[in-house]
Amino acid sequence: MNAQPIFDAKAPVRHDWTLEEIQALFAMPLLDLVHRAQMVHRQYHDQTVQLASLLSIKTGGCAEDCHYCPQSAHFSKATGLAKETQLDVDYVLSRAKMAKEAGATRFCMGAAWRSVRDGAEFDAVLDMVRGVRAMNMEACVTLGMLKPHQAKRLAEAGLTSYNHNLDTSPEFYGEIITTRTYEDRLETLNLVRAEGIGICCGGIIGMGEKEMDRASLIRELSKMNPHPDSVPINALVAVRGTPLEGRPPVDAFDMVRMIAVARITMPKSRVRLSAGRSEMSAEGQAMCFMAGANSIFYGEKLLTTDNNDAAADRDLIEKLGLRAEEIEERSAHFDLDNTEEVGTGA
Ligand code: SAM
Ligand code: DTB
Ligand code: SF4
Repeated sequence: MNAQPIFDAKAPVRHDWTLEEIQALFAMPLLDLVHRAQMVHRQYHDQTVQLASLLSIKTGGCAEDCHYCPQSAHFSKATGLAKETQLDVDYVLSRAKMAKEAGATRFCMGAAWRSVRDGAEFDAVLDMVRGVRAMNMEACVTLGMLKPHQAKRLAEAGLTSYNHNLDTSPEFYGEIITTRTYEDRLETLNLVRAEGIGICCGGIIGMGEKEMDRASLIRELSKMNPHPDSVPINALVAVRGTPLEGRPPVDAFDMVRMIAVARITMPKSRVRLSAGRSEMSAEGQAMCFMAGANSIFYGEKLLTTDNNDAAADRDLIEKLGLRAEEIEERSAHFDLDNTEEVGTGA
């Protein structure tokens, strides 16, 4: 009689998930997995979806060789993507204002840099961050590798979050990127965390990795203490001219599964249904929301590729009885630290 379903107890926030435990989640029947993820989701979140708009502030010509990326200089002959100069601060802030007016609460800016160099371009990025924060939106940037003083300056500018993805498992990583290591990635994330900036960190599926690699990526993310404030789950956008151009499209159910496992293992994080969404049906996206996704990239473009239509996104959110998060609700997300943290993390 007193045997309670295990899901009645609030799912603990753990940093010691083992590979076996995570693989066992991946092996669950899909609907059982989604049910469990939805139970965890409701313990920690309401029915809001965060709309995050993305802008490439410095496009192309990057020195890294990330095999998925159209912005790498290594493949620019084949992709035909030209290197552009950095956008100016006023233009970027006008785009942030438009994004806010369209309902976004987070503005994310990406630069195709291997690492940040001090100087006028970085100073301009700091002005962009200050400007976005002054609009009362969350500001996130992704600029490649950082040095400690640069992380400090970003924190002083009021940066909410730094996006730096692990992309895949440590085991598969070398197949995808050869110009920087997993350790380099973790080092930048540590610097960001040390400055008290939030971390936006996730990965990509559909690059030829095995399910074990997906589980291993989740383990690396869930080891972080605290967990990333947001976890973008991208499906590879197989861009022509990149080494991954021929990869078959990602099955929507694989996205659902990946999102559900991220939700269960990182209960408080925002799990963002990210790149690849424009290839998914409304029903596939709905299932991702059931599995615990509560954020999307919102607006006509990701960085260089097309994203879903904004009006269609608003319609879908309404149809599903979800609600776009509003500015006033934004900070509440960061006050969820009322639960016991279990495990030590790396
Ligand atoms: N240069 C910075 C860096 O790599 O940290 C920032 C920009 S980079 C484009 C940000 C992230 O976008 C990558 O880490 C990767 O996870 C994701 N991404 C890039 N190209 C992608 C693609 N074709 N499909 C899916 N995700 C992609
Ligand atoms: C993330 O994880 N996905 C976004 C954001 N962080 C910067 C980028 C997706 C890029 C998809 C390919 C493109 O548009 O160039
Ligand atoms: Fe693309 Fe970023 Fe890799 Fe450069 S570092 S090639 S911009 S993903």
